[in-house]
Amino acid sequence: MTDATETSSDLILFHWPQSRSTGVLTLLEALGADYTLKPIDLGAGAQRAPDFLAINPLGKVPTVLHGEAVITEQVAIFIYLADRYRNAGLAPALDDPLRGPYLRWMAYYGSCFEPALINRSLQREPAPASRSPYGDYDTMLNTLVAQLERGDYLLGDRCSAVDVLWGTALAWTTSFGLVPALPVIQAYIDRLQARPEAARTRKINERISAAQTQQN
Ligand SMILES: N[C@@H](CCC(=O)N[C@@H](CS)C(=O)NCC(=O)O)C(=O)O
Repeated sequence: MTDATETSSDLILFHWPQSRSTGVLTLLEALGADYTLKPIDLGAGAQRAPDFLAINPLGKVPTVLHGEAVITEQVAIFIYLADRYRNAGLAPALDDPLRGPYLRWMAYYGSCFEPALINRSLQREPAPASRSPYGDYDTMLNTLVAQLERGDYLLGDRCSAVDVLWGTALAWTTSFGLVPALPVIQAYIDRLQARPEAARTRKINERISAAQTQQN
C-alpha cells in the first residue's frame, strides 16, 4: 500500500473502515497490488464533498480510480481488479469452466443478496417473489448456504476473489444479525478471516480509525 501522501500508484481506493470498501481493501491486499488509499470519513460527511462527488456522484465507497478510469460498485470493482491482477490467481480465466460459476456468485451478491438485505434491514415488505430480483429471502439465503455446504469456497476447493467479497460481506451482515450465523456460514467467515490479507486489512483499518480518533 502507498500512503495517500505519496503518489507512486495510479490505483486509488477511496475507503472507510466498517464499510463496504473493506472488501475491496482486502482484495487489493490479497492481490499484492500497489495502491493508494484515500480515507473518506463517512461519519464526518466526506462522501458529500464536491471533490468526491465529482468522482462518484452517488457519494459511496468503495470507489476506485485507476488512471482516468472510475470504477464503482463492489461487484464491478472485484471483477475488474481480480482480472487486472490475474497473476495472483484469484480469477478463473475466461475459458476456465469455473468462470461462469465465479461470475454467477459475483452477480448474485449485487443483484440478489444486497436487495434482499436492504429489505430485511428496513423490515420492508418484499415484492411478490415473481417480481422480486431475488425471489424471497429464505430461498435466496438457502441457495447460498447450499453452495457453501459443497466445499470450503464458493467454487469448491479453490479460493477466489468472489470469496473475498462474500467473506467480508457475511462477516458484517452476521454481526448485525441480518444473516444468521449458521455453522457453515461462520466456518466460511472464519476461514476467510484467517487469511493473511484479512489480518493486514484489519491493521490498516485500525490505523485509519486511530488517526480519526486522534483528530476528534
Ligand atoms: N452500490 C454500492 C453501495 C456502496 C455503499 O452502500 N457504500 C456505503 C458504505 S457501506 C456508503 O458509501 N455510504 C455513504 C453514504 O451513502 O452516505 C456498491 O455496491 O459498492
